[in-house]
Amino acid sequence: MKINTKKLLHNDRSLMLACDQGLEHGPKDFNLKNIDPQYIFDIAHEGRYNAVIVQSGIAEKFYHGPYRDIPLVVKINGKTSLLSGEPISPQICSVDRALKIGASAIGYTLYPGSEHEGAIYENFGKVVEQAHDYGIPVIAWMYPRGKNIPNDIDTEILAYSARIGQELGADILKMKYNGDKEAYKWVVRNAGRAKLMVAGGVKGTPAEFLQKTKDVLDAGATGMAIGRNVWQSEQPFTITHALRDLMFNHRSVQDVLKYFEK
Ligand code: FBP
Repeated sequence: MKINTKKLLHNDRSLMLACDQGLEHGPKDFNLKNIDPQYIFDIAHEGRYNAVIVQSGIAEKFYHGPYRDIPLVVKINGKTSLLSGEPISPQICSVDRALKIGASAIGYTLYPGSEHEGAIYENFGKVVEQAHDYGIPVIAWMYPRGKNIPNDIDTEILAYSARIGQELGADILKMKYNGDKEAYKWVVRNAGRAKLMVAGGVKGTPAEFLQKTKDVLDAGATGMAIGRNVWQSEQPFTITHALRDLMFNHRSVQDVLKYFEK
């Protein structure tokens, strides 16, 4: 079956706003303003993001009214930072429930190299099968991690993770960037026909973040699936405007940085 990712793309590129950090990291990422999911949905809506990514509990309460214009990615597994040890992210929400809530795509985190790799892949295989039976794309967070992975942003480890994502049937991969534009082309190649989107990471300066965006696009990535660099920003719409112009209108980093001077 042909899986349709078109709804999540604009001119073959994509800018997604992620807010699943509350479960993954806890409230420490938030302040009194951005702790409210409505604030995140407002940014996604007014900023015309290609998708908003949340857990099912948030989607059920907030994905209503005008927000339904934004394609929804329901993250159906997750874990907290309260437990240590080899990582595994249990499935919390079924594919069927995600679709009932209005998902245009399913999000799922995998930890290549974890001692729990077998269980992770076994479950992910079922998720891909179910989602693809409905023609719905699957976005895989490919995060190599655990004691077998001394460096999670090593180029070969990232490339191997991208290849795993491709072989397991993911349509879009969400991965970290290692800061090496030339080397990252190999990571993108290993994603095959799966599109590769890069996570934002800890908030940096607009100049750092926009340059990173430009570099990953140059390396062949499809776009960015980001959170903290946008909703922790004092100027979420300025950074969004800059990102959009850089990604979709091919403006230079230098040009879009001028938006912050106004
Ligand atoms: P950021 O852009 O804020 O880094 O979010 C990207 C993301 O993949 C989130 O979707 C997820 O909650 C988080 O990073 C997980 O990060 P980690 O597992 O590295 O703590």
